[in-house]
Formats: sequence, structure tokens, C-alpha cells
Amino acid sequence: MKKYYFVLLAFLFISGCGKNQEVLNIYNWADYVDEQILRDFEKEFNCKINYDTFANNEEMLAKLQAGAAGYDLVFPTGYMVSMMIKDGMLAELDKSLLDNMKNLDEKDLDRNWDPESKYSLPYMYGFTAIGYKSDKVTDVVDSWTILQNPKYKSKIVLLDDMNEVFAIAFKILGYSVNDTDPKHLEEAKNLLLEQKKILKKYETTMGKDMLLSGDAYLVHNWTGDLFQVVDQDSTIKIAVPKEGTVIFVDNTCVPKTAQNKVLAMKFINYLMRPEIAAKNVNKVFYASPIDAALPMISEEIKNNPNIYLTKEVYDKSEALADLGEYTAIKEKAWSEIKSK
Ligand code: SPD
Repeated sequence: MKKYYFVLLAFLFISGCGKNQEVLNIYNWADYVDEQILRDFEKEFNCKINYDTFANNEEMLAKLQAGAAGYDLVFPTGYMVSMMIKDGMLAELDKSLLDNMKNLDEKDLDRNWDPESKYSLPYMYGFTAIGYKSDKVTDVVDSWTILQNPKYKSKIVLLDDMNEVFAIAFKILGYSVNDTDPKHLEEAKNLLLEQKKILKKYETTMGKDMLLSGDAYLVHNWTGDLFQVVDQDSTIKIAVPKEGTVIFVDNTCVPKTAQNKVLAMKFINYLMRPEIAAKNVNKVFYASPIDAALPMISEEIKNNPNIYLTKEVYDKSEALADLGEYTAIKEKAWSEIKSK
């Protein structure tokens, strides 16, 4: 009898907890968090996390613009934060709930996309590079032009990401990745149409796996994602093209339509704990703006110039900018390329 009483009590306790449990809906890039962090947060804050992923900023924006109202936390890149602020899509962050902001260095705050850090805080940063199979690619990989080499026909994968792909063409042509001259855009479009003849596909999330399986020999991707497969195949190498590359900062933001803004703040605050930030870096291989995490990050990672950016790469690289109305012109050229 005692046993049944105990089982009943346990059932009431569990179902009661379930009812009171808050839900946090996160929309982030794929392969961009240590899942254990999510489980630990659920335990500590007695909540449930629903986790959804996107492949590029534009996909995330389109989904939110189409009315997806369920997300409490999103992770846009700097230029996209600027676009979302202009569109009135982001809620102001409640700094009274963010005491771990003290762990952020001043240089990481008040960036040009959000001058007073009202709507966004930096999550992680990194840059784009080329991952390649050194046993299959017989040429030196030190320039974006390797992606135009017909010798590697159908073994090349580029990110499914408009700005990142145009950046390759602009860098080869000697222009800024944020160029807004329609004549240059036409040149870049033609270069990319020509390149498409030897392209296997535009693919973001699976690009690194295609490198691992040998379906691709040259993969344009962000370095953290590439590092996620380097450990599994010593023939995979990473090269940063000499023309320079795209550097990025992804940010934590709360959409205005979020249902659970307070829990979102608690999660942002949690991500800024040094031990949590370090756990994340050790798992996903992107750099963290939380300097206090550094002692807990493996030596191999923090001394790796393809994860923690060197001044040399930084100086010749650029962050993507919000191009304002020109974005629509670029999008038209991108859809022409995609549809060919
Ligand atoms: N797998 C996580 C990748 C995050 C990349 N974000 C950067 C976007 C810059 N255009």
C-alpha cells in the first residue's frame, strides 16, 4: 500500500512540475552550442528548451517576417541585427537581468550595428575559410581562385549564403565584400555563374560532412564548423585565402514577439558565465567574447589562429554591413544565380 502511495505522489509531483515548467524557444545556427549546456540550463531553471536551427541570416529573417512568433531568442550576425532593429523586430534587453555582462570587454559592446548594445550582445565570433582534403587537392590552397579551378569540378561546395558567396567573387575581383556598385555586382554575378558550372552545390550545414565523406574536396565554410571535422580526418586542412575573408560576430537577441522574455534574459546571462562560455568554445570551436573564459579553454583552441583571429587576418578582412535598400538588388542577382 505504502508503495502505491509513493508512486502516486511521484506521479503528482512530476506532472505538477511539467505543468509549471516554462518553455524557452531558441532559434540558432546549426552546430553552434554544446547541447549539454541546454540540458544543464533546463535542470537549473526548471524549464524546457525547444531548439530550432537556421542555415543563414536571411532564412531566419524571412521566417520571422512571415509571422513565426514563437521564438524567444535568436542569434543574428551584426549586419542582420542592424536590419532587424530598423524593422522594429527586436526587444530591448533588460540589463537588470544581465549581471554577467561584466564579463564582456568594452571593445565587444556598442558595435556599429547596435551602438548602445540595447538589443544585442555578442555570442561568438569567427570567420570564413576553405576546408580541403589535402590528399585530393594537389594545388596550393591560398586563394579564393582555387574555387574556380575546373580540376575540382563537382567537388566544390559553397555556403548557401548570399553575402558569403558574393564575398568570394568580390574578393577575387579586388572589391570590398560590401561593394554596392551595380556594375561590380554584374561582374560578380557573371563570375559566380561561371563558377556554378563546376560547383557541386550551395550547402551550409552539411558542407563539412561532405568533406569528411569525400563527396567534396573543397568546402567554403566558417572555421568552427570546419574544425568540427578536422579531428576525424587528418587529411582535412583549413586555409584562409590571402585576399582576406569575411569576419563575423553573431549576437543574442530577443524578438519583440517573444513569449518568454525573462527566461530569454536568464539564458543570455547564463551564456555569459565564464565556465559556460568556455564549455561552448571547447565544443563548437568558435571564439568567445568572454575573456574570463580563456583559462578554461583548451590550449590547442586558444592558440589556434584559425579560431582566435590573428591581427594579420583581421587587417585584410571585413565584416558584412547592412546594405540598406541595396540588399534587394543583391537578392535579385542571387536568385538569378540560384535559379540557373
Ligand atoms: N555553425 C555556426 C555557424 C555560425 C556562422 N555565423 C556566421 C555568419 C556570417 N555570415
